[in-house]
Amino acid sequence: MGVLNVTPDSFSDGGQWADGDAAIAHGVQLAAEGASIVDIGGESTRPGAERPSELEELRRVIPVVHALTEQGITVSIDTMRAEVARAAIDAGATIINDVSGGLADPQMPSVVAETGAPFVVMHWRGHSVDMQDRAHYDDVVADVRAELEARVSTLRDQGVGDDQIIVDPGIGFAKTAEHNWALLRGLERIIDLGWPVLIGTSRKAFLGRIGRAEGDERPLDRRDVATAITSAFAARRGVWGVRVHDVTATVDALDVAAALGVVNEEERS
Ligand code: PMM
Repeated sequence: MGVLNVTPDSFSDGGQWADGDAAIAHGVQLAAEGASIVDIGGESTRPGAERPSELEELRRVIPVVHALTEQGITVSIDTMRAEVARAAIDAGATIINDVSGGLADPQMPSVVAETGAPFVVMHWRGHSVDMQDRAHYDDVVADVRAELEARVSTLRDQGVGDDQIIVDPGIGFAKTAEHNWALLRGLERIIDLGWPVLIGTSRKAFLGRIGRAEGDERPLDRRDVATAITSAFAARRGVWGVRVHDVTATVDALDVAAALGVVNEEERS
């Protein structure tokens, strides 16, 4: 899954694809580089981010969804808003990726149920503006697993079908660096919930800090090797998909892992 943020302020690529034509060209490029899905988002979820209005979010994403799906590219819509999800599905998107797992907008579960589209249920504890205050766990793997299980159960009660559910432990969302590493090491415990798993480590802060002295970080544009390695590791564990900005680097890592006999071809997504 290739990331396409049509935002002025995403932490990883904010501003780069805020212009519609540039966004469309980049989405085409991600697909050409090997992304099976292009994930289009119009709201930055970086820690501390302010939310755009619904109208502004629609204005950013819908023309891009239209243009890419018209070219036969599979698109997921990265949104917490039911109306944006519905409009994106009408414009040709086929997957709804909600970092709040349907918690941010009470209408989301019914829209998901109506559309029948696959729904990414990410582990989430609140909006980005203060989510890091909620990064407290007894046992992060057990707690995230239990909270995802509860969320999925509620969504099923609300009419979302079993064939629609994809879960995501939400790397970097109300998590410290140590929480993120623990979740990656304990990925089997999320996979054994029995749902397809999506994982997004791409360019996140914990990859900037690993192996560096306090206060010294890899800049954003130097985190794609670390992203490719963590993504290949997750693929080896059996996740359904990996969400990345640099598709070429991750395809290379998956190819190498496959040659080493550690990733099945069908695990590439
Ligand atoms: N991370 C971001 C945005 N959307 N969606 C899912 N399912 N999982 C993630 O980990 C995730 C996401 C934040 O990263 P970005 O600002 O680089 O898009």
